[in-house]
Amino acid sequence: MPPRRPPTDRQLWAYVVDNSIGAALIPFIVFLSMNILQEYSPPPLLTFQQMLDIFDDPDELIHPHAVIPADFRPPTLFRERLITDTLVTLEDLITSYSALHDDILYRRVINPGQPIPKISHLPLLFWHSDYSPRDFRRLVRMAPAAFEYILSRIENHPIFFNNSNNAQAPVRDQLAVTLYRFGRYGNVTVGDIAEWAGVSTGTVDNYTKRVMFALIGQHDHALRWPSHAEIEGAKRWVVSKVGCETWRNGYLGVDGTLSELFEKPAWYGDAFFGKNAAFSLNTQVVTFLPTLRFVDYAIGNAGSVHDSEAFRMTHIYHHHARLLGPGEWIWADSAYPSETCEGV
Ligand SMILES: *[C@@H]1O[C@H](CO)[C@@H](O)[C@H](O)[C@H]1NC(C)=O
Ligand SMILES: *[C@@H]1O[C@H](CO)[C@@H](O)[C@H](O)[C@H]1NC(C)=O
Ligand SMILES: CC(=O)N[C@H]1CO[C@H](CO)[C@@H](O)[C@@H]1O
Repeated sequence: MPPRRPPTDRQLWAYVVDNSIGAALIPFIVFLSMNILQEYSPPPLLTFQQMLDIFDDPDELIHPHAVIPADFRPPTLFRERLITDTLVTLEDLITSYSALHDDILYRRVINPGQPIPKISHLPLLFWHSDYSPRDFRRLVRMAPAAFEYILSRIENHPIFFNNSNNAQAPVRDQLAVTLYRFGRYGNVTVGDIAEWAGVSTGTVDNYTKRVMFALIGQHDHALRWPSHAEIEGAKRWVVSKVGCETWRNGYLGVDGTLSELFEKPAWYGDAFFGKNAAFSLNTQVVTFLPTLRFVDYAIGNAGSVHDSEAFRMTHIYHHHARLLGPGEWIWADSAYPSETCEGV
């Protein structure tokens, strides 16, 4: 491949002339230039008859299919110059055309523009992790220890390794950018996030997709029903907290929370208006009280859906007979009707 260099105007022009018309135009231009030279140059080109006269023996006239002898010289100096000039011009054109052709194939753009300077704020984020956990939390919405734990869970996921020649960015960076993105409101665009991380918007999307993929792989590890021993321990914990033996079976709690949306959704927008006087989504979470681990959830309900209604989408609502032992129940506030757990 010829050395890469920015295309000149002439090369761009040659590119435009490319494809079907280019091939036809170049010989035409050469022909035209020869004609112009013929008209304006002092010694006119020889006619065919004059050419014949120059050769003593007509047999020496070059046959159209003959190989040109190495010692062949055109009859006049002018003619020689005309032919070499034309050939040089033609060669130049062909060289620059094929250089441009290769260049465009390689870069896939006609006008490459200027590379965008990129400055990453990630080093500052990781500095905060050591010296200013509060700022770390402000940026990625979690404590450094939580970040490290999630990183240790996902960093060996195969999505972060592939056969590509270009190694991916460290998983730590990919996780940080994704969490930063998750923690922004609708008034921050992907472009803003890309600028913050010093990468392109496409890369922000790729990081997010990979991290989401790896995180979903952790679903069953993070959300699981407590073991029998954990439940027994939890019951003792409840008694120690409330000091009342009768409540020992209440080791789970449920509540809903509304997450505000940036703007009213275009479709069925009013249905998202919740009791927090904003357009929101309802999330139900069942927690294991001693550790506050989530054991069940329901997501995706519109903000106007009542907590008790959203609770019907949880796993435990449908399978409480199997999941809860005799006499076990769930702590909830008055928004949840008590009959939900009746007979359990
Ligand atoms: C985006 O909106 C949130 C919530 O109103 C606000 O706290 C934040 O400062 C805003 N960010 C920008 C960059 O305007
Ligand atoms: C994002 O990932 C896709 C698929 O692996 C890849 O083709 C694309 O070039 C990536 N984009 C960026 C900006 O790295
Ligand atoms: C083998 C493997 O895991 N390849 C992954 C390489 O990365 C892309 C995303 O950038 C994944 O889609 C592939 O699965």
